Amino acid sequence: MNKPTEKGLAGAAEADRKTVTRKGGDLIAEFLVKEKIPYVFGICGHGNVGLLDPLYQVRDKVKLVSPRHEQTAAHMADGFFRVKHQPAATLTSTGPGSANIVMALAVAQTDSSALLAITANVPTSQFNRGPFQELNRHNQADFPNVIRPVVKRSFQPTRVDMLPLALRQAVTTMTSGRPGPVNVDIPFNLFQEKAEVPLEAAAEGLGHRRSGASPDDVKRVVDLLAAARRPVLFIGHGVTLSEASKELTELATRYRIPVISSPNGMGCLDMRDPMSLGFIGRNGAYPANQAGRHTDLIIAIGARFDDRSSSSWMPGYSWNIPASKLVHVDVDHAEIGRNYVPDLGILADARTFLRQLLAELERRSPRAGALAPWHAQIQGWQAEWQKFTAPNFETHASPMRPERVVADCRAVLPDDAILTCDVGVSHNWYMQFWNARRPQTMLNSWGFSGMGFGAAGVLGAKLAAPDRPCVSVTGDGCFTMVPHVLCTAVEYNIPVVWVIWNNFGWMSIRDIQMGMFGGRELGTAFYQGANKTPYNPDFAAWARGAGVEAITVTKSQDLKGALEHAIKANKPYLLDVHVDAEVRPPSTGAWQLPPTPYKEPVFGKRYLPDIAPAK
Ligand SMILES: Cc1ncc(C[n+]2csc(CCOP(=O)(O)OP(=O)(O)O)c2C)c(N)n1
Ligand SMILES: [Mg+2]
Repeated sequence: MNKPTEKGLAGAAEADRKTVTRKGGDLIAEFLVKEKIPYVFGICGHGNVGLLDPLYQVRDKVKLVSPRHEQTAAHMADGFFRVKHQPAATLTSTGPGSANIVMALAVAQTDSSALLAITANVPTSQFNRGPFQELNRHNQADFPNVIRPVVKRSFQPTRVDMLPLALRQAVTTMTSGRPGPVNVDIPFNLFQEKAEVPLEAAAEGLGHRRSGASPDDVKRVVDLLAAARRPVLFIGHGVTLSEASKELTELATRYRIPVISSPNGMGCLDMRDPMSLGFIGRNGAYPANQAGRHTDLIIAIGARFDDRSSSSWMPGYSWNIPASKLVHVDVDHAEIGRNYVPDLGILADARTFLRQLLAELERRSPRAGALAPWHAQIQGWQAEWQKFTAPNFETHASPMRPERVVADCRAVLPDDAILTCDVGVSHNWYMQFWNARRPQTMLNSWGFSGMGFGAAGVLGAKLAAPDRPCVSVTGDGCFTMVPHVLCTAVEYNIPVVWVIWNNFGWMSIRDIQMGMFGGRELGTAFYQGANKTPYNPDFAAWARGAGVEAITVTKSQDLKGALEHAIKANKPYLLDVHVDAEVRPPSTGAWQLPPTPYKEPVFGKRYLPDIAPAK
């Protein structure tokens, strides 16, 4: 997809629109070049080799990267988009190759990340005969039905002359409005067959057609803000995607409105700013949950109140809606009113809305100092939280204390470094304590929590930001799902660092088992033999075997130095860091897994206001 230009429709020159006889495969390759899709992450098969040759012809402009598993291909495209806000493509073959990307597409879909998934299918002349790798129990060449729930749209052109329209609609769809993955499923005869076809350009997508709020609604928001005594902003990935960090920062710092962030919004406001309260929910920061419970006005922008950022919608743990008034701004109308009915719902792009709000505030210049008691209350919560958590950031231990791992990573990584998180206990700690300083520097698999996203996505992130350190913090379980990433880093010389949070098990799930099922453990820890000796591969030796340098870190004194060394080496590097599994993140909200009973917060408590303010 072209980055914004002044030209309106993505500048296909007159000549491009001319009908030319071409092979379908050539048309696709030319289309990728025209749309400035820089990478195709793909794995070959008999079904897509017909497209590899056209890609060979354009190899200077569109690079093919071939990881060792399709899941990784899609995570790479996803990571690339999240850092650069420019989509890449995946290419998979018929049947199993394409089936392997389903989970990674779900990750992209649930976190609004754009990628163009080109899947090959069986030839049209063999539809319904049950050829090799056709899924046809209910419909011919039925892969689009497999993939449908995990993409924004699936297209299945069945003739070469259907390709131009399908391709341009696919690209327009993936980057307009709320971004997401889109599938073009192509019977493989189309790669070689010819037709007289034009090359159609997609309409400009991301960052274009930024619709705003109506002037009346902007005024109403400022009225609400002027009346509020305890306002908060709740921001999510929508603010990151609309690149509204500057506007958010101005709003928060100039008008001193505290900001609570969902993980994919982290860094839009530098989290060192006193107005940044961090993440909310069970694994959030105490000041964020306290502010969420006590606020009288929430302005939510590009955030969706999922269970993990709302304490499963139970009143008084993270939020008190409807006692607190809610303005909900989003580009996707499906999110407005999904979980909480807002007092005011606004369908608008985050950046446009923030600019409108700033302009209206400027015009009205609200009374300074009105929020002083609220700020004082918040500072009190920040001090309590700081006092409770600070000692553990310094603790020396072997295996390491989790907080210390987070703190040492923060100390070593520069502000613009990119952290890709994986799934599990380590992620809980990073959500609670990581201080993202810039937008698009903390990538999370939030909506789907797909294991392997961090370890594989970091490769795509590094391709998008070759000059910045890119580090994946990944669990021993997560990494073991995608260990082939080592090969890809070596083959393509992608110097990323993996920090394996090694606690010898699927410990986030073990902790649920321990807490809710009488302490009986089954299938949640890694061991060997009858007497259950903890087991893991020697990750460092494994990495070295793949040609990746590696260090095992068992003592807290060694992590900083090892990480500094790994980053400086500017080569693929793996650190196997042994972390104490018996230290659990302090919950500051709640999370419900019905029907099992939920636990009360370890730090902080439920708060329900006595009187709901009049609507
Ligand atoms: C692909 C996939 N399979 C299973 C799960 C369920 N799950 C969530 S966390 C987790 C354990 C993660 O283990 P590890 O990476 O070692 O992290 P830890 O919790 O030990 O820190 C599992 C199995 C998932 N989210 N994704
Ligand atoms: Mg683990």
